[in-house]
Amino acid sequence: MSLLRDLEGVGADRFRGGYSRHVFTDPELQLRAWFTEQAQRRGLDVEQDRNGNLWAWWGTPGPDAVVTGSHLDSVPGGGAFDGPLGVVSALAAVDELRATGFRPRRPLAVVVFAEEEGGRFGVACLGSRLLTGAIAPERALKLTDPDGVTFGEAAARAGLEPERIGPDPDAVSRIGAFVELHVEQGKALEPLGRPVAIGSTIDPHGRWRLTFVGRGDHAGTAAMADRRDPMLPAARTVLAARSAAKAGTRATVGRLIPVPGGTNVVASRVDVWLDARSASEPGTREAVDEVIAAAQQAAADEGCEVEVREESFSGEVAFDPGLRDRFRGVLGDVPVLPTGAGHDAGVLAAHVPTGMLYVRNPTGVSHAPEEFATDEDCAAGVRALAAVLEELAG
Ligand code: HGY
Ligand code: MN
Ligand code: MN
Repeated sequence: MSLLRDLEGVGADRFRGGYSRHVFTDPELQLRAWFTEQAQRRGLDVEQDRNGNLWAWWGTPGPDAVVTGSHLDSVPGGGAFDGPLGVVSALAAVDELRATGFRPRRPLAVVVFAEEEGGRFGVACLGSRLLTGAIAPERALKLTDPDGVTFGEAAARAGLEPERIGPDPDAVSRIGAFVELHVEQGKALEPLGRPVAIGSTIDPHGRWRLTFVGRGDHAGTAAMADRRDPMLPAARTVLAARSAAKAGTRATVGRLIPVPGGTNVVASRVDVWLDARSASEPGTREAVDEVIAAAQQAAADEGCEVEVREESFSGEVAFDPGLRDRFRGVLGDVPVLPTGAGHDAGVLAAHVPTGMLYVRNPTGVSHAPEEFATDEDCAAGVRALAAVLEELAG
């Protein structure tokens, strides 16, 4: 997909592979500038809202708007499609609609949400959560990145006014319907031999931070029996996540940071992040409770302290059945898929009629460089999105 190829190389991560494009860092700012230029080239009026989300309007912003879009930020070492495919497909769908002489009868906007992955400040869908009031601005402003920079500081450097960051009810009330196109994350469409699917639900999921505190010491002189090494309960927590993931629950520790992190140093502190998801909220919470209990026991066994913080939680999302039926009316009997992946659409769904479209990912892999979608399937996704937008805004 030629528009997507414009983004190749931006934020390429030589150490991890894939892309690291975190909110308000140079690569992501470069993508914002690219999006703004592409939108303006299409005669769309671009505005940045108080929370750093970009809105490109076809027609005067107004009530009952049809909005589509996704995000441009990535996880560390992420793939090329997660987020950008939805943004690029929205621009390409505008091209297709224009080429047929279509003119929307309702305001239509392409949106780019900020910090969907939470890859820099730790809370997923930060831009859409701020927009809808799903996170308190006071908390968001104080979130820090690994270098200790706060979201407020980074936002100010990106030209936002920290004192204005927070709920934007006027912007939300303008949205009549929101549809997000996204690369499939998982491998349901490949065996079905279908390029496009409609979203049905998002599993409940959340993130927890466990901080283990022991006593730093010299690796060569501290007797094993005298140690209070936080790396031990951290390691047992990783294993507990695996054993807690039963009956379809997914529990993952993908991030673990020892402090100070020296090869010849017994760590004084270890931060561990747990990501847990399940088809039901009780299932998710049950798994988390099991991991936390194991972590607390392990900390006690090793003479360490442990502090547990819930960083974010999203309950089950069911996309608007009326929208889903309208999508099927337009697209025919395309598959309808649940997902374990969170999206800004999952946040918007609590406020406005929301739906999702997925484009086949033959590898099924996501949040990794192997994430993929063929040009043909991306084109099928653009056609599907254009048809849906014509149905909604025509
Ligand atoms: O974590 C997720 O499911 C999404 O990619 N933010
Ligand atoms: Mn993602
Ligand atoms: Mn995404």
